[in-house]
Amino acid sequence: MQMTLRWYGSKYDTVTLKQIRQIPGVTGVISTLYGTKPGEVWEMEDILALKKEIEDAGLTLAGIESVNIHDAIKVGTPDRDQYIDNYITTLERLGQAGIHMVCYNFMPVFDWTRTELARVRPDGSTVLAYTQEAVDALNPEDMFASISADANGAILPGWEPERMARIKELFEMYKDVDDEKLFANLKYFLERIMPVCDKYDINMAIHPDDPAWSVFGLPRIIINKANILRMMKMVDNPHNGVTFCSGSYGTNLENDLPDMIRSLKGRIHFAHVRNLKFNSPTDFEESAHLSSDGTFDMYEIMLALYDIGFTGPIRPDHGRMIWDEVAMPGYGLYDRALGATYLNGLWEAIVKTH
Ligand code: CS2
Ligand code: MN
Repeated sequence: MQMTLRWYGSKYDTVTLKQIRQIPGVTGVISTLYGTKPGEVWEMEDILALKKEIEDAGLTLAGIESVNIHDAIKVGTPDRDQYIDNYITTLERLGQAGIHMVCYNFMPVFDWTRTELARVRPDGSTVLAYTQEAVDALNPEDMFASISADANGAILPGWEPERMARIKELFEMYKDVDDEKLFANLKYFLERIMPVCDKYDINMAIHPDDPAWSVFGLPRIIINKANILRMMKMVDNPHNGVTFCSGSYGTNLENDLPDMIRSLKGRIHFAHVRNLKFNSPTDFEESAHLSSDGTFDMYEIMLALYDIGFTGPIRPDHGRMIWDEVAMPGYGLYDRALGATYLNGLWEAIVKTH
């Protein structure tokens, strides 16, 4: 595996490449052209400039998170082919630039959903948190307003203000889309992009829905072992793979994370490894990465990745806000650096004892 950190680009991120380079054992970043909109074709010169900036800092660009999918593709409207053509052109350019892993998600309307961006923990750190009760009490239109004050000025992925301004229209677009339709639209998209992925050896890595169940009545399909195996079979190509995000699948306590990892041998192209602490089955917070701070056994998760021979990029995921850092919620430097170091320690111990 290659230990990486997510980096939003020098225009958007409070964390610098120099800082990332100084985290022991982190050799790459996962990045994106954060200013682009879903459906847009990425310019070759922008891709190459991003890659060069990262390489000049002594790191590698280990993959893209994310090339986002236009709603027309998820809804399956007649103009979807145009947006898929654009996506293919972007993939072609990424392939020509030597980039071989692309993370994306197929979540309708929202990306991840949290009800608090800065819940204060007993040690004074703040974390992202979720309660089903808070979601049930909110209109989707009010969701963004209710959390944005704690965003520290950052634009949150999937929660861009111009997107949130169109939220009613977006809900309207999805009104006839159920799980089956979403699966069919995902299949259609994957079948069209697989030839270019084969040509350039690009591993597509779908990120799970977070939380791993339907919110606000919207369909959500990338939520559990049965669905993800269905997706792997539906387009049975090794380039059709997954981002295994423990914090997202782990929102549903019925998901057995190590077992899911073992069932996805050869199809996990990217790993997000983080912990959650459940206060009740419908109230969880994003704890520190250590097993002792949360609900998951992080050793068992890393061991499962080791057992399947995982060689792709891995990254700590959302960290706590600690040591008075001000950054995008979940994406500060300090706690993610602690997370990376902890995961590297687990990995070293596993390698030496197996
Ligand atoms: C999530 C997502 O893993 C994460 O940090 O918060 O925003 C994820 O990046 C996207 O869903 C991937 O497309
Ligand atoms: Mn994730």
